Amino acid sequence: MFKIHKKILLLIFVFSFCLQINAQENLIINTYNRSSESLNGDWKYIVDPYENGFYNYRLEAFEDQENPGSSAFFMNAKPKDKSDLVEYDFDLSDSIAVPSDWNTQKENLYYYEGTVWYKKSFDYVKTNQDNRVFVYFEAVNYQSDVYFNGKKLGAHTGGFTPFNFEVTDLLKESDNFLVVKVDNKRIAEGVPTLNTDWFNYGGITRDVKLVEVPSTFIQDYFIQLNPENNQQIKGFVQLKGQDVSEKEILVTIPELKIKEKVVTNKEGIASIQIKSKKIKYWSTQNPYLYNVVLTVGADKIEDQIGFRTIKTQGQEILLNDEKIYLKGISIHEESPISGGRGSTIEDAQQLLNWAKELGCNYVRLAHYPHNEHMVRLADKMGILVWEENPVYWTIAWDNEETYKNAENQLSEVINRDKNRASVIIWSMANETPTSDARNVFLGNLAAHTREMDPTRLISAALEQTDYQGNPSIRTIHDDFADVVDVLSFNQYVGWYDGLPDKCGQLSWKITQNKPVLISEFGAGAKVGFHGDKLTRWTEEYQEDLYIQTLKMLEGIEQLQGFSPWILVDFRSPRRVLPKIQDGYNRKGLISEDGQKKKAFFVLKDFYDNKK
Ligand code: GCB
Repeated sequence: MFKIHKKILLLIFVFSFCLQINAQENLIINTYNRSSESLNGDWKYIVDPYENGFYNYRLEAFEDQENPGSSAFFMNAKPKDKSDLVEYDFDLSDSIAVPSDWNTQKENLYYYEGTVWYKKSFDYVKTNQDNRVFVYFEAVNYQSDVYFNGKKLGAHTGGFTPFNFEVTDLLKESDNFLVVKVDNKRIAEGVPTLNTDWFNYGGITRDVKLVEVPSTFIQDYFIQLNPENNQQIKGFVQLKGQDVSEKEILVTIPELKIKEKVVTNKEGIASIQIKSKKIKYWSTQNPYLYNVVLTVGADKIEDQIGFRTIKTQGQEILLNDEKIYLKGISIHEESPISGGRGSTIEDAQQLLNWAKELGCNYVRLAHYPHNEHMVRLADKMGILVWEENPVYWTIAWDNEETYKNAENQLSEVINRDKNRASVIIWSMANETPTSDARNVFLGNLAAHTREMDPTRLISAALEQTDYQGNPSIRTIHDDFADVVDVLSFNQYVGWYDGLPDKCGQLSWKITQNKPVLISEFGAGAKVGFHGDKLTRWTEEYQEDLYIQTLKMLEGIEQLQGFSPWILVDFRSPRRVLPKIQDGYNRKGLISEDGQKKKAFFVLKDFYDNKK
């Protein structure tokens, strides 16, 4: 009896503790504002389709051998004398730019999916001998194995989220070498899986940097408005280091005259609860950001944080307790400047400027976490954000590893962006077919998300179906609809489903008492291709589809906004129609070279006049 009792108590303790921590083991957040040394620039690379630098001829991984030997590419070996056999040489190999994808940089790698080894050599002198140094990758697609000075640091799975490894003990003042084995092969059990409607850009696609921190440092924090009390700033700070217990952390927000000391527990976590009556709330009209400063011992970190509440009430979405209509657009992370995977602040600025010009107050960042510039800029520009986990279409729902991978990627983006006021919705998935296994998978993701971040809304882009077998009435029939805070779905009436005039023949019967968002609708058009509105691929067809759809949407009573598909034409190997698609999904309102199509102005007009 006592034993059971003790077990339950222990479980309750562990559970409540987890709720408090909400912190991921190793990710250093806000490297954006930390002093760091960029490792961007030219790296040496070796294309290795047979993974010759990873396995010996018996297909045993070199890294599992006691002495990997010079054949392992991560050893970055050179012949010791003129007779020595070494069959690769990074320094004699070609260079490639980081961050970027290899597909658009190297013509012969356009469709390559497999392993490429990257190597960067550098010198580094710490500013203080006691400091610790981490190598931080903002994203590498898809699988990375990371080695430093010949030793394995670790591995990471998932192409769109950050990770870091400590290098303090291996770091030298000169001649360090960092080697990354990057593998972007699509795999059935992956997240995403084999099949997507976007380009599987490979490479070190976002920034890489060395982050130097004091021996005890602020690894993580969560500082947002208490959703239950808009005069209270709430959260936690997590320290990492040798001695993290009972440390005093100073939290200051100069503009609010806040200077508060909090003390860490044994695990290095201090909780924050600060009252203030004078908070200017972050909103789309006035995206006010406060400078928040955290100081502990030798460590000091600043962040620019907006305070707002976001909730739903019946069928409405409330920002700071006021109803808001989400005038959105979906966006893929492609560079409107250089083509290929986007990663720079200029790419983000151009995409969000276009969204603003369109009259948007909201963007759906599809179908995976975008780079940190996007959400940082959205914070500054007053644009609300939907962030999405790459659980897309036909994921291996029954596979435990697949679930862990999906949960880990989601945790990484929540960790990175949980202090961003612009981010209001975590999307679990896109267009996933309903089944028991899928419901369990998504249900677990949603529960995990709520545990990590109880301040934001949960959604997923679901699909619509006929209402009770009647094809002219549409509804949402999906068990996951009961789990989400905001009911979102994609629909392509007029494109995959009849012609645009079909919009006028349909009605919608949505029975859930929740706010509704249409996460996608759209039609393909080749910029400059004109004809009558019934001719596919013309700008006139796309324009008419927008006109008809906007009319149809008036009939959905719970509708609180939408994010049409999509801002800019984007690359997809599924899109092969010559002269029209040529490898691009053409549903953009803007072509990949920046020309606006007619439908852009239809939507802009709607948004400009919508309250
Ligand atoms: C969808 C998908 C999106 C595709 C789009 C299309 O429903 O969510 O990823 O790109 O349709 O163009 O077919």
